[in-house]
Amino acid sequence: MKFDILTIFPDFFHSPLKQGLVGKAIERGLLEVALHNTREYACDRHKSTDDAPYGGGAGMVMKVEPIVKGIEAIRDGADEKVILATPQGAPLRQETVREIAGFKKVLIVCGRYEGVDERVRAFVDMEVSIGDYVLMGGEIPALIIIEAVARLIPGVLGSALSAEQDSFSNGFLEFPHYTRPEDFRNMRVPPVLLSGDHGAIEEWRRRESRERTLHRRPDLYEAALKEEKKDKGCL
Ligand code: JET
Repeated sequence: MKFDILTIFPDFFHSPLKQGLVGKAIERGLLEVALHNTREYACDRHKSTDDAPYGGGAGMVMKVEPIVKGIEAIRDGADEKVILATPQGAPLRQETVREIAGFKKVLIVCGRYEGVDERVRAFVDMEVSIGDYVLMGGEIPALIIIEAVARLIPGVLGSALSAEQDSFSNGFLEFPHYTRPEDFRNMRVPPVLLSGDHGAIEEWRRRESRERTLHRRPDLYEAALKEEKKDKGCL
């Protein structure tokens, strides 16, 4: 899988893309990330990528020409999807991550300042929000998309099962995890996990997972129950 990133801060990505399993995936050729500087596609002699907003007001707006010229130069035809990270996009959920993981090539456009010129949207396939808060640019959202997608690429995670067993694979939050020591300042590991009874352990994890989701994320709980009923043919 290949990602192209169009950004005015390509250096932003160097360290994060070297770390952990994303770094390993790139080293092993399972994942490719190419960085492109928006400034290289600027038209004027000052290589400007932003300008004052029509209609006035505070802040700057990213110019349409460098971004669209960049998209057209980088994009590999219809084989490559263009994603814009923006608070106005569709909320990024595991389902969206799976959809993106199905694309062969993805170009992520990183905006900055007050945003990109509205006309850029006509050249974008997908607008994605990583949450209801405001950042200063699309670089961190781009890294989040890359990391979430990377772990779904076959061979990136150690065990074939790990990606599937995580939170959201069945729509519920994950059960609690423990490792040694058995007793930390009188906080004990639930005895069932030490029992060796795999049936009882599975049952406990399933109950914890559901209870946790119901209390912390009632929105997810309702959606996951509905999904389950659909799968069982009850809806
Ligand atoms: C964001 C994404 O802040 C977020 O995205 C980054 C960002 C910041 C500033 C401008 C920008 O340009 C995109 C744009 O959209 C119309 O102009 C993007 C918060 N949640 N998800």
